[in-house]
Amino acid sequence: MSSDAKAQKRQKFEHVFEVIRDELLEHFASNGMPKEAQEWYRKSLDYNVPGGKLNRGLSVVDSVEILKGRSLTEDEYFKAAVLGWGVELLQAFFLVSDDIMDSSITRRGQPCWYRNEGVGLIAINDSFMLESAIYFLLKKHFRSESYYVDLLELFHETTYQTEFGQLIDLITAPEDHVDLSKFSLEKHRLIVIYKTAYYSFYLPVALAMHVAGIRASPNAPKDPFAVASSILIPLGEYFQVQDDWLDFSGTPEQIGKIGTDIVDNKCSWCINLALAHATPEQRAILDANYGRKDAGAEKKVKEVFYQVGVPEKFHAYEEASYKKIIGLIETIPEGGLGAEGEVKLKREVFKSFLDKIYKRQK
Ligand code: DMA
Ligand code: MG
Ligand code: MG
Ligand code: MG
Repeated sequence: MSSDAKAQKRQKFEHVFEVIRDELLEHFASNGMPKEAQEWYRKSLDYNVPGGKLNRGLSVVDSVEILKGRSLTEDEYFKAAVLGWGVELLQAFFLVSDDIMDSSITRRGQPCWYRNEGVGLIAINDSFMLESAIYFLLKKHFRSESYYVDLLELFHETTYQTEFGQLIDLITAPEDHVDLSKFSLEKHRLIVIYKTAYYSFYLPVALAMHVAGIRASPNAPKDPFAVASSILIPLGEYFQVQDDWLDFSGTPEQIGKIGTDIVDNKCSWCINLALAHATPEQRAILDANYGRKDAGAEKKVKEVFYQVGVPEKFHAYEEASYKKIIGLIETIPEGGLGAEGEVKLKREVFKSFLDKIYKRQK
């Protein structure tokens, strides 16, 4: 797709944000909430929801279009976009709270929400309101659909899974006790599948599948939701490895955030790779400097990451992941998966999502 077409697509999607934001604010005001609170909520929505890459939200719309095999009517488009913004609201909820827990400084090129003057820990409640907004919108726009409960369950279950992931991410990275022997690539894999893959990759596509009329058949040998998950979870794992790589290697201007993984003692992909390839001398440097709140220590860790070849290993991992995921996509029959006369699960849903993130630089 041309960059012009991409920009147009994004603009059309962004326009729907204005609509749902105003619905949320109108409902808030109709509860008698004071002007000051209305302004606060509006600011929180505008600051935290629309400024990202929108891969997750746009993937809902793209997937519905691909599954239906035609362009959408205005009404179909709007509903798919509401679900897309539902995923972006969920993402905003996770990021506002994640930045507090990770003591992060910037996000999307601006200070993290909690670091704004007068916000601080009120950001915790703001994050809850970003989450609850999803269920207000689902009820407003989907209450009478046969798949309403499926949407509710999907949001609830993927939220819960993400919270499992955030918990293990955080307790594997205690602030006051660095013990690199507790890290492993297996632990990393579990963390990233739960904290990232379910809500970022499975959720958008599964939502689209429900909208398009694909029904779950949990006992069938090829349940379409299980097949989708078998591709999207590895895709999400690859995406979070990129996130870990960019945390170490990206500049703040490039990625919109200042990396904190080394200082935060995180069980990231980079430290696990370094541990696997470090000499005893390099290992001693990692043990002495990882997870310390000190820029000099962070620099020493980064030097070891370069010495052991983390960049080369990441590029090889990226190529291997791309090939592996293409292989998984090709387990879906060329003509799609599903019975004659039913809406079929198509390869293009996954290919389109993969293309959005392959070799991403931010
Ligand atoms: C991402 O973890 C997971 C969630 C649920 C936000 P992270 O802390 O690596 O994300 P980021 O690098 O964007 O802070
Ligand atoms: Mg974080
Ligand atoms: Mg985090
Ligand atoms: Mg990160």
